[in-house]
Amino acid sequence: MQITKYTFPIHGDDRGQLVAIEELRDIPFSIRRVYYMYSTVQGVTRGYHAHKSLEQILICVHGSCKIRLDDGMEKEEVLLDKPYEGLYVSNVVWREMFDFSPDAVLMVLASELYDEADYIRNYDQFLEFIHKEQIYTSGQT
Ligand code: T46
Repeated sequence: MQITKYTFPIHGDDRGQLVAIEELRDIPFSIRRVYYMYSTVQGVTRGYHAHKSLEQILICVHGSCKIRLDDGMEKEEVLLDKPYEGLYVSNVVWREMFDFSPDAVLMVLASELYDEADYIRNYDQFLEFIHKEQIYTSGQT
């Protein structure tokens, strides 16, 4: 599975560091929503879902956490521990977030507003969705 990580430019000076992220310049989509999670209970795993169309960039702006990505064929684990690094997570990818450090702040830039109808929260339905997409795509060519 292809893993896409963005390293954002750091505008540092003798006062400290600053990272700026511009839609369609530094990341491949327009940002319609920003959310973040913090004070994550130790040992907890979040996520366990995919999205039908949402694209996102995950940035651990403080501390560290790991992301497990699954495209239905392969699984990969990615460590996020740099506030200037973003992980691109496309639609139709099952994601789980785990191993949060006590101080972790995971910020997410999202391409769409919150829509529960875009979630696939059942793993078998996720595999079914991929299968249907493949049939549709192969039928188009
Ligand atoms: C994702 C991963 C990386 C809202 O009301 N608005 C929002 O924008 C979001 C993201 C969540 N919520 C509510 C819905 C739930 O009642 O907040 C509660 C927790 O959301 P959820 O259980 O979906 O959180 P995670 O950490 O499992 O997943 C989140 C995102 O929902 C999801 O899109 O890709 O982070």
